[in-house]
Amino acid sequence: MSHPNVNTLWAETLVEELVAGGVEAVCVSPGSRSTPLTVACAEHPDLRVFSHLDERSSAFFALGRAKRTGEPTPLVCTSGTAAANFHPAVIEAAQTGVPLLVLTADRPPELIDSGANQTIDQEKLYGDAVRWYRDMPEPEAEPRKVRMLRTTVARALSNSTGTDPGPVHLNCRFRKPLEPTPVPADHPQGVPDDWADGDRLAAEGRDGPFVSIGQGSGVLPDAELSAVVSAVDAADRGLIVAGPDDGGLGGAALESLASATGFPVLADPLSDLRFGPHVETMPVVGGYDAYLGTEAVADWPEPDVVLRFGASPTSKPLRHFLRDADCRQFVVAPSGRWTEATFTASDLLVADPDRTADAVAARVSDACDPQWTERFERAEGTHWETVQTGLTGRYWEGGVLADVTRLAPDPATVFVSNSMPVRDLDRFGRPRAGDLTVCGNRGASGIDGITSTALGAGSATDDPLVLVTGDLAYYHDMNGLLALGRCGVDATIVLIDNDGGGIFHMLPIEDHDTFEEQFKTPHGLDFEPTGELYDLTFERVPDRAAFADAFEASVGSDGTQVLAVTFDAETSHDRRERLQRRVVDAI
Ligand SMILES: Cc1ncc(C[n+]2csc(CCOP(=O)(O)OP(=O)(O)O)c2C)c(N)n1
Ligand SMILES: [Mg+2]
Repeated sequence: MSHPNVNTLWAETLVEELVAGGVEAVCVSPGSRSTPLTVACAEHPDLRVFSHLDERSSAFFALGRAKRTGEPTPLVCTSGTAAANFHPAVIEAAQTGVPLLVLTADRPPELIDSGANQTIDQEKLYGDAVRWYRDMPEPEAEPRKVRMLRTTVARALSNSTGTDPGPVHLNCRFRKPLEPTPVPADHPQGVPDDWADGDRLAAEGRDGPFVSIGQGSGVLPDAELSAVVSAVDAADRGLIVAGPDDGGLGGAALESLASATGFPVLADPLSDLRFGPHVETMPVVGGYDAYLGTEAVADWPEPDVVLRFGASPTSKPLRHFLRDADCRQFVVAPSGRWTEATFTASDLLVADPDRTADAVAARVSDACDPQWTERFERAEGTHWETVQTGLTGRYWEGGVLADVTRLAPDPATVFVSNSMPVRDLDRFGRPRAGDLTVCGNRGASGIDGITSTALGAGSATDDPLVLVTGDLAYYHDMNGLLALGRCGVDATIVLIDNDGGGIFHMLPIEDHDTFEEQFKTPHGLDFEPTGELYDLTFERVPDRAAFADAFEASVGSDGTQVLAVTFDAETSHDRRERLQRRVVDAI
């Protein structure tokens, strides 16, 4: 096949290998230097292109898709600050182990540090946040170089999705002409018809990915497995803790582990295990955030072994409960990354969670003391009963999360913003058998790309998409709303508007003069015009009954509806505290 110039050859080959490696979609932002990549993406018949005007939103959108699918949606941008705008999402992907493949366009090397326009130092721009970085050589119609390009794409995909998934950055340099403009074969940027000189591999690649990279998933050696089994067998009071982004522990493996050990399962709302069909057949503990660390459990004995999956739990009371448990604590993390910031874990098991859970379950012979499990079951019963009564009366923020969890269709993808929404979900999101995929950005806990990440997740599934966000998070990523129309995503957006960062009321700064202006930052913004601007329905919801009606109507309809509920943050805190008091007293 003839190519008008070497950039076309290079970019088409790169995109061909992405598709051969399983990539189905890319996020592309406009710019000149990235023209070869953009054109190659847009013209590939098997690739869906999500066009984003704002690179920051684009990267969060790709992050959301990857969270939902486990596969990368590559990112393309031009040179300069465009690439820097990917950085927040790259950091979030690094912290939570989400695949992200960043393709930044750049100028030829001699123009770095020369005063050339839109030219910055893009070498290792994201520092340690990426799992792998390559500064790509300039395109050339040379067989070995083209085989290198094909190999590099396969390695980039593998390095972003492997046992320690995360972001990968390829800096792609292009010299003009950037457009698919024909240049003579003897021009430095030209491609002679016989460039590959019979090198079929360079010219055509292989049927499928150029390099198939197999990565094993960790299986524990027998001695290590025996150590876990002995600790579990010896324990009277064990716990299974499923943290956020659990690294792949599924409901079935969890069920076998829980039934073999008799251990209570404490499931974080972001673990994918708080909700799901397994909840029908096994008790899942979800109310712990309200009663652990309080006098309700002061006379409970400590656990004597803990099996932890996934990242550190969202709940501070649970983290502190585990910190104070002086016992053997196994953390199963297939990536080998450390995810336990109290430093009380005693064993890190770099192994596949499902296989580990199944293997332990198959060998355990001695289930734990049933009284221990009953304590949790009783506390849970009391917690959810009390919460139920605490939701009556005037509507408040916690009630919204309880209602969203209860009313979300089965299946649904639910994205929760940082700050109070994720905390309220943790405390008031009752485990249910509905297939809810709950996601959040808890790696770096930024409030900057929430809407885009949610819409990216929504773009990857036919599930109804629900986003629950605070007003500052909504403000922060208003640009992200453009993806609703441009990328064809529908959502139910629940906007909890308490006019500022309600979370800061929980901190001692609340009592200082600077609190309002510098921390809570009430803005007085009316978000209703976002309805007209982004072609969505903006609806103010006055109370709980109206919320339930509007929510059910929205998840059952097309288009995007923002359901805005206004609250006073201080009153909501007061309700949280009073409700917790009642739970503790009742237990
Ligand atoms: C990008 C970024 N900037 C600042 C913060 C610090 N921060 C954490 S929560 C928060 C307030 C969030 O307000 P809102 O989204 O309205 O939620 P609420 O606190 O009211 O529940 C801020 C500013 C952050 N996490 N991320
Ligand atoms: Mg707020």
